[in-house]
Amino acid sequence: MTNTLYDALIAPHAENDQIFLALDNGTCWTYRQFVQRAAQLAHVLRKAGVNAGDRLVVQGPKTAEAIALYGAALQTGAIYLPLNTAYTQSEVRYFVDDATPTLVVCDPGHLDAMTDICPCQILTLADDDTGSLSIAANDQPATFDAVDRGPDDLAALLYTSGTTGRSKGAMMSHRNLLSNAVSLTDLWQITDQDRLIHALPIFHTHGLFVALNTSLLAGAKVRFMAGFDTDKIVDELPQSTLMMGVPTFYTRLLGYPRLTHALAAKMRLFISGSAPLLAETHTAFEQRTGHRILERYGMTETNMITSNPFDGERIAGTVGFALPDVEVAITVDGEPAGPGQVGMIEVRGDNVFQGYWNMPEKTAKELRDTGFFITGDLGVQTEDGRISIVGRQKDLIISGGYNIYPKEIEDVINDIAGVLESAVFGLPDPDFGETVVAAIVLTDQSLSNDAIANMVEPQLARFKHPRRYIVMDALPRNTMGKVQKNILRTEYGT
Ligand code: MCA
Ligand code: AMP
Repeated sequence: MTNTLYDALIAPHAENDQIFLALDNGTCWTYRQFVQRAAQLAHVLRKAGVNAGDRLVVQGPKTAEAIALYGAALQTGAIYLPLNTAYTQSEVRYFVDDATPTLVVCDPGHLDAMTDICPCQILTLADDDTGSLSIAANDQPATFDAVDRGPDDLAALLYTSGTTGRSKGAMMSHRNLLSNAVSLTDLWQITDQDRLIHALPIFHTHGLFVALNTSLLAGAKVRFMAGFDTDKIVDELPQSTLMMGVPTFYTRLLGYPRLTHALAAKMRLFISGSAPLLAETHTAFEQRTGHRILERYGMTETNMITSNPFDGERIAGTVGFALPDVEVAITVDGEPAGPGQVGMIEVRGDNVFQGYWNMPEKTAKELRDTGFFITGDLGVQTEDGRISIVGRQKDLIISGGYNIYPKEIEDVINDIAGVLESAVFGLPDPDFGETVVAAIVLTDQSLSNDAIANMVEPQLARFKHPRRYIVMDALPRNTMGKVQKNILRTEYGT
């Protein structure tokens, strides 16, 4: 039997007594413990009827047990589907309806809400490991024969919002995830001597695949934090060698007087991604710590695409070079752009996903027959291959590393009685990079901003909520009738 990801990431650690996860409460999980716990959980999944190819939805706390559950999913051949813990019941309902999971695992506090929307079996995962899943696993055998899964079989389904407002499930194969883990581990020279500060959520590519698949492959130690906490990170820096974060991590650290060269003396690499890192953050961080942050670029659909070099020059404002096994093309109207010409970033390689779940038309629109995926990001490439992202063709806001698609929010606002139309856009924010703002045109002038916010609240995760509503007589439009969000951004950006 072979199981591509399990064999590469987990099986080699069956007798490894080195520390894998160092937790907030001071306890640790060794690699051996992790492998055994994953096996126990895999038995529970099997008993719950989870078979190869079945979807396993997980919306739960960031714990070691949750990582073991990811390992268990791989072993059983299930397709792992993690969900942002901030999603509301109505958002989760969409994912469950679309993915039709065999099993849902959620926080015990969400059990009632989940029961209302899930026709399938539900088990719970608590932050103190007292959920029904954990209890059921305790008396299970500590070994499990991993189910046969090849490189082309699906390992995960990650939902990513879309410009049309409907989220799309990006199908990730074992090959997609493993190829990227191998590339990044090699490029960033991650080894079993590393200690990674992990403060990212584990329901997105960055915290789950980029951080954890590379650590598992290398046998690195992970300082696994339940969430981002500047004090804790500063405490951990002297014992650590590696950190991965979104730009907000770095701007928050810069606001901290204790951040010095001495504190980061043992660190060998700070990596940033998921959103643009301002050149001023890059410079300020180097001044304060002596480290040049390595910026890389990726997408849910493609895993990581480019990276600044480990050894060569890391240039602020650029995302570096295509990974060794990834092809990047910059195109204008589908044809190659010249050096220095701005165009669409397209990507091909083993890292590129298998298409959108249940959405063949959308897949065909974004994934060319040639294998190139059209990212929606606009970039420019130097003759030696260094890439800079200069804009986005897709209407997207990135707030603190979370992607927010305006269309989804506009749909919710436009459905409110008394609203004629709305335009949601991003404005610069010192903490989150961008923040969400909604311009609205009312038919009922008595409708207050607070009343609108109250109606939006239960429908959308908190991070998507507009932080400001601006009432206008009419939205600015061009001669074609298209809303000119650039005018809104300029007018309200100051
Ligand atoms: C929290 N809030 C946010 C965000 N996070 N609002 C907007 N944008 C956000 N990102 C809300 C909270 O609900 C709260 O609302 C208020 O802001 C303040 O919360 P705070 O405690 O300051 O936030 P936090 O818990 O410290 O979280 C900030 C964070 C977090 C640590 C930056 O957002 C985070 O971990 N972001 C990383 C996201 C990530 O992993 N992205 C990778 C996607 P209130 O108080 O008003 O109720 S993968 C990807 O993009 C690709 C593949 C790639 O290239 O990596
Ligand atoms: P997601 O849909 O969460 O996978 O987010 C992917 C998007 O995040 C990309 O299409 C980019 O627009 C953006 N992104 C990721 N990394 C970077 C980066 N280093 N600089 C600028 N944008 C980035």
